[in-house]
Amino acid sequence: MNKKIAKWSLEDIEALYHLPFNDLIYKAQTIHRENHDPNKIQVSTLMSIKTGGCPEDCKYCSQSIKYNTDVEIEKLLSVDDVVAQAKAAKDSGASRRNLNDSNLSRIKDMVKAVKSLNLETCLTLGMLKKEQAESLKECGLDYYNHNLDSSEEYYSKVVATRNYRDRLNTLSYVRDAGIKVCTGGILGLGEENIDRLKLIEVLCNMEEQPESVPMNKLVKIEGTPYSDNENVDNFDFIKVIAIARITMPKTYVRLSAGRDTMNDEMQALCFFAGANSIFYGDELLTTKNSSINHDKNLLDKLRIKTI
Ligand code: DTB
Repeated sequence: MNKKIAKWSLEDIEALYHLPFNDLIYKAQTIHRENHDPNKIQVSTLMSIKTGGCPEDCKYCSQSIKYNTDVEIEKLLSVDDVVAQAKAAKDSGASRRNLNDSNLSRIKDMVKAVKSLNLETCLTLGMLKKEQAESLKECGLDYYNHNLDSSEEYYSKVVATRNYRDRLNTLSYVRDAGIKVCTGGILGLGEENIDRLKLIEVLCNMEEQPESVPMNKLVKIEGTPYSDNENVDNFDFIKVIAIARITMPKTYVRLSAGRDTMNDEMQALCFFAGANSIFYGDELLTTKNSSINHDKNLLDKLRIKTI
């Protein structure tokens, strides 16, 4: 999908940001309708298959060993554990499962087992080598998630143990291996709006646009350097969703972490601005998500169906 795409300059993207709110949302919804069913969203369920003990120092993350958070370290789960949870997720309506971390051979067995339940699969394991990406393609992995988080400049303030170039390399190995690309950002890291627009500039100008772009609102984790960060302005968040929709018409724009801090009206506006995918399930990786019951109610009220 998304083969030939128009290039967007940063000026064009900034111009979208400066449109009157109603004009921006109208434009986003128009493009959304031309490319998607406006009353359907895709749902995915996350499962942390290996938790904590991460050597990287991302200042937002509960799983870094550098910070003293409440997360308990858990070894890589067994294939059986993963299948049992995938079955439960499927029964509650998810169509994709995200996994997290290394030990490639067992992880490949997990992917095969989850796929055999007729679910799509997505992994997030951090940086990959070219051969690892190719190996994951072999077992039938559908998507690989690897976020760019913010602009290149701001990213260097968030993480010291790796850089933007490393991230982009992993994404190109994933793309070249024939796996669908899921990459997005986090709002609330202390970045400026321009960093958010620059992130979109990078994403939408990729040779092939990502099939999935998660937009996360920072989940403030006690013990991390970002535990007391300022809240993201809701309108700025919605505008970023709208701009992602306009610049990446075919992409699943995923309203990701932080939904449990958004009220129903805010989420409805995000859907109206073009978000068409959510994480579904009472938990994300190490933090809580909007509850399944709450989401069922909200989607019923909006008469949105899930795929
Ligand atoms: C993404 O962009 N958001 C998801 C997924 N990709 C892997 C993760 C959200 C995690 C939120 C914090 C936690 O639960 O630890």
